[in-house]
Amino acid sequence: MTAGETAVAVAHPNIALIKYWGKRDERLVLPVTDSLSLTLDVFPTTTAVRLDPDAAEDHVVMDGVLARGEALRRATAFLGLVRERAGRRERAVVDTRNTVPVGAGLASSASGFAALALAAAHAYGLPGDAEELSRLARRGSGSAARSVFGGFVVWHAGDPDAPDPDRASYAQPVTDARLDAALVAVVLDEGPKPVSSREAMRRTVATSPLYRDWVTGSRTDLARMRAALRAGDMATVGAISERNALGMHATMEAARPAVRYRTADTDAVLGHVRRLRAEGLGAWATMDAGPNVKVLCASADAERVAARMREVTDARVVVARGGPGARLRRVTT
Ligand code: 2P0
Repeated sequence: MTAGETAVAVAHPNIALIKYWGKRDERLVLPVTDSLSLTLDVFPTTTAVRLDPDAAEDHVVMDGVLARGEALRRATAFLGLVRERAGRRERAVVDTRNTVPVGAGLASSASGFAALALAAAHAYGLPGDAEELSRLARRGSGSAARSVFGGFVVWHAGDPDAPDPDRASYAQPVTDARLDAALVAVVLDEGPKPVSSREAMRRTVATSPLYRDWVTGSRTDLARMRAALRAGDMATVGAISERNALGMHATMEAARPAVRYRTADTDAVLGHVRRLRAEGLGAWATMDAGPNVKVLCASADAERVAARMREVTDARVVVARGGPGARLRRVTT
């Protein structure tokens, strides 16, 4: 691209059914475990990147506000990595718009860094296929590697003994899944989380006596889930997702000091999900680094599950289904 052109990319958040919780390398953002997610068709992030040869610094606007502090530091560090790889020096003008509440455990950093990776790679003329883009997005935020692809996606932790561990850790679409699933998001709290997931992971890995077992269990969960996705077995996929999420929360709650994202409202929604199951409606809960609950169900049951959730909560309830991978929307001069 030449100076003055703008690359615009769109990416959607993803929700992990087998969670990523813990890094083995902070700088390269290499996870301890593989994870598996569903990219959603709601809450896209749209990011525009333009190079400015006259600028001394990157200029980053997020939802109409000039980025500062940690958000600016992370975006600038990421742009620096893209520049280094592309052998370019120009600073960038970035304008990013989220439609998901930022920092509330609804994966805004996943869609955000996936969109930034694609737009910046294009703006700086960095070549590479989608797997390579997932490696790049990973460096911004781990879960962003998965938002590069649509539908069910697996992110490989990679062999720690590989000659180049950065190359070994990337995302891929799960091409043999035979399941039409939905996630019904119950948005209990749209505010920022008390502890960043980055810090919470660090603390969990360093201090939780349950962490080692969670890692072992996660490997088994992933293998079983992949088989259940191939078989189109909603009940097994749902049961594994719920226990993996509950296990992740138990593990972080055992950290010192404890990391607790669940609230009384979260637990009330979890109880309601269990009641729906007892009535014979296939619904399973998953939660991330926040109090919100996402209810996994067959796509055909999504509206029914959403209606039942609205009966018991005033919270916003949003039905999401499988959505697309990151894509370039346009390049303008
Ligand atoms: C996940 N989460 O698999 C897990 C489950 C939250 C709970 O990935 O430090 O923003 O930037 O790599 O990707 C959220 O963590 O963390 C996350 P960094 P990220 O979706």
